[in-house]
Amino acid sequence: MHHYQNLIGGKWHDALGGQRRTITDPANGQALASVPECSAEDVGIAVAAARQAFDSGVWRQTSALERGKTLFRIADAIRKDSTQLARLEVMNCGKPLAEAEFDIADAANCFEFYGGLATKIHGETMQVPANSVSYVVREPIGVCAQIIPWNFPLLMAAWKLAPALAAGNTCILKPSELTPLTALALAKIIYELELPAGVVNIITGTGAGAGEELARHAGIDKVAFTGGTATGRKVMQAATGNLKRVSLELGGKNPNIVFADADFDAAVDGALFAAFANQGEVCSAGSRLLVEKSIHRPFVQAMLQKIERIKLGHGLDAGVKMGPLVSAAHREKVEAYIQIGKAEGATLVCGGERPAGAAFSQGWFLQPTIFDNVTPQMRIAREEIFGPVLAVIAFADEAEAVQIANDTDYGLAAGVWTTNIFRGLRVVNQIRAGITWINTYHPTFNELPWGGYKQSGHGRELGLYGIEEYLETKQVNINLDEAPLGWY
Ligand code: TXE
Repeated sequence: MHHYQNLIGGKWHDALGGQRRTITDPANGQALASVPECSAEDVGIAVAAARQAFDSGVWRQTSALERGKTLFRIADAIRKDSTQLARLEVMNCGKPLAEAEFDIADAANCFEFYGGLATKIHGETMQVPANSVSYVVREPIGVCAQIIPWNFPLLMAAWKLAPALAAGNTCILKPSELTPLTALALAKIIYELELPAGVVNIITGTGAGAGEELARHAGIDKVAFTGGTATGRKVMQAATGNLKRVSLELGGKNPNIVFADADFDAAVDGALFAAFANQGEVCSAGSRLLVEKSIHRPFVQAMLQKIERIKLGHGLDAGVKMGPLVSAAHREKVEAYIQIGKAEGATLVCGGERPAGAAFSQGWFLQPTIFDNVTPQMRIAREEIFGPVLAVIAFADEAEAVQIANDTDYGLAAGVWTTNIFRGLRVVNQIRAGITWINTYHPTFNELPWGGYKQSGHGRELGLYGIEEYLETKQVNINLDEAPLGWY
């Protein structure tokens, strides 16, 4: 079993208190590795290292070209190790291999995207009513804490580190205590590429043990968080001490709306993919399926036929389309929602159980589950379940579809299926969400901003918008009047 260490200040560290956590494969419970379990004292050491690296200028004062080239080298190294990284991701978080391969490739692309962007950070010159040259420069914010979840471990690390580094910040990344292995593999890549000490620090630990301290610590200038909305609220509260910058990418209860004029087969496929990709453990999952009444019954029937093709198993096994949930506790949470759905009177049309058989007995598997005849007030239609549970709601017309879609505290993503482009755009224009798709669901691009309205968070990741979250804005005024002001 591999014993990982944390990367702090360019050196490998164990937790000061010596605590370690065993990381297991959620598909079979096998121990994979052990990692340090950091506490507030370890966070303090990481902050000191990141602070020293920032203040010394060893990173922010390198040329943007050099920073960009470094990010390209990280992208290349990820690609070189992509086979092992994808397998490690599958074993640690449970997703099917094809999905992990996609994530690893996308993580490399993200470093490359921001490597290119590093040289395109620029300010502006303004005409002001004075004899002055006045301009604006963009500068890094400083030391950034980055707290990420367990559903896309390496990809979330890339989304956080790449823009922050391109902008010249120094970072302390904390992966989820459940899925730290690919982030620690990335630490090894960064170590071997000999980035200046302290520019990237990767520490492992729980939310209570290390995450809270990262959100609170006065030596940190910005905290970027992806995770649950309740935790996001705590992070924001903890960050008030020194009023650090905060960006939050939180949960969703995303509507996926199918009109009767949609391409039926494409929409059936899209509805299942929206709900069940990555076991439904996706913030942007289309977990509320809104179907026009006239096609509601045949649509659900068609989904029931096709759902048979979602093969459960270990993500490394051939043909597997759905792995286990990430942990026993998380499966229990999802199962509790299945009981809630039944008690609320929704119709369970498939799934709802743990799959039978020896192959599943040691892992946290759950069948893909569909509830039909869900009403918008039910908890399974309002609360993020974050598992393979789809709530189907029938609607009468376009106005009702929009009303139900927006009747949520969240505002992360939405999908619309229709062959009428006028209708598609009309609906998208009324949806209060940051990410929308027409006749597709889930494609995500490094070029486009990612983030939500309402309680799905604030700030945006990816694209030009993503780097804005890691930049300060400074005005510079150069007086061209040689005579003194003469005010006094
Ligand atoms: O996530 P947490 P959990 C949602 C989903 C899920 C629920 C809870 O609904 O069921 O959140 O999942 C760190 N201060 N999402 O408990 O707690 C933690 O160590 C600072 C949506 O696993 O949000 C981990 O690194 N940090 C989501 C990270 O926060 C704290 C992805 C995420 O953990 C902390 C995952 C604290 N007080 C879950 N407490 C998405 N938006 O994609 C925990 N952490």
